[in-house]
Amino acid sequence: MLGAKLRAGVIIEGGTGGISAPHWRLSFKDGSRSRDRINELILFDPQGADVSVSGTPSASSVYSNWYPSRAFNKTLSGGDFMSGSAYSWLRYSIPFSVTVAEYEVWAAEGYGSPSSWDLEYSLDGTSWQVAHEVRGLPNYNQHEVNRFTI
Ligand SMILES: [Ca+2]
Repeated sequence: MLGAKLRAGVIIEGGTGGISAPHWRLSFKDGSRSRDRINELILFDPQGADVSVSGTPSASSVYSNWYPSRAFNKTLSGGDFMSGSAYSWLRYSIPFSVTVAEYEVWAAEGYGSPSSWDLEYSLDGTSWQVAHEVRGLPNYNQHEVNRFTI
């Protein structure tokens, strides 16, 4: 617990500690793209267990039938999630708080995988804070898995 800080009622620790909250979202920051698209978002607790289960996917906008649920189906199959506009967000709300220490973003099938986003969390589903920030991730291949520590 060395170095743990209390901020807004949430214990935040660097590295292995993680952040506890029930609501999580990727807030995309790529203004040069007209839509945001990924295949999967997985949230892991400090022990490496997938805690993005039993939740409800949603998004600020959806292109056609490229539903948010496609980003939480634990498989590359079934297509990507794709938003209806730039600067979208992709959200996963769980009925209880989970501690997230790492997360994975699986790149989309083709064009449109984002290079910049904030991973945000919320205790009430209304007020959001940044847990992790990614900017200018270099070009990557389709379905590539990128894992981040918050
Ligand atoms: Ca998927």
